[in-house]
Amino acid sequence: MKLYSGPVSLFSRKVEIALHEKGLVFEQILVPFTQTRGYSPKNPDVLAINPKGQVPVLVDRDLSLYDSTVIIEYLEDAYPDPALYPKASIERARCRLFDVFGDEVMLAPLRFLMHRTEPKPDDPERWRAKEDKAREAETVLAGHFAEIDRAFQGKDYLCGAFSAADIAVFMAVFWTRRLGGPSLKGHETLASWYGRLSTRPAFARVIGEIRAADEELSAPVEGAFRE
Ligand SMILES: N[C@@H](CCC(=O)N[C@@H](CS)C(=O)NCC(=O)O)C(=O)O
Repeated sequence: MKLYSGPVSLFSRKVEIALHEKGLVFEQILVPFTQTRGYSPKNPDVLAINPKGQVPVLVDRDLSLYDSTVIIEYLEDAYPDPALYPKASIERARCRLFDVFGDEVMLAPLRFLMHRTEPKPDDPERWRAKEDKAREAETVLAGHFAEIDRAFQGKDYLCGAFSAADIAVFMAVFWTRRLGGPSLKGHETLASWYGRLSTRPAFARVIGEIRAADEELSAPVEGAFRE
């Protein structure tokens, strides 16, 4: 199995956690990425497989797939143990909604924080304008943290047992922290879940790789991983 991944690609790293959780061995192919040029020039295999030209891309035998959620759902069907989705259809649907929440709902405000890992522009006014928008986005993200905190309702994981929902939402929360977003203070259930997931071997390994990639590729972010 081969995974085309990006060193600081939220969605690729999300798939990597799922692969590690399932104990699947894969060849990791890191596509070129810089903070100034993004993913350009694009990996030719990625361009040939994914019409959107994005990572992650998974190749398993003669199957080529793109989109992190589609890939994780395939992994669940092809390699069901250990399970990453609940068995009951209603619970599975709820779990998928959390995936959408992490991947799409939280990504919308997160995009306004992404300039923080890039080199600062020469014109300070441009930076200030971006930071004004970032602060508005942080308010939205803090609201999402509160929402996730409430979603646990006494459960240890978002869907009862550990699932793909935890991976997707964790990635959005981790990315928020990586980009200097709001702290987890005041959201005790969320903070404790986040702490527990961070030490699971699959998560710890991928977090370590992202942080090492940031050391090499990204500008230091003020307030990243704030307490
Ligand atoms: N919905 C897609 C999003 C994939 C995505 O946005 N990939 C980014 C890296 S995290 C990418 O390859 N960006 C390059 C581009 O859009 O040209 C997924 O879940 O896989």
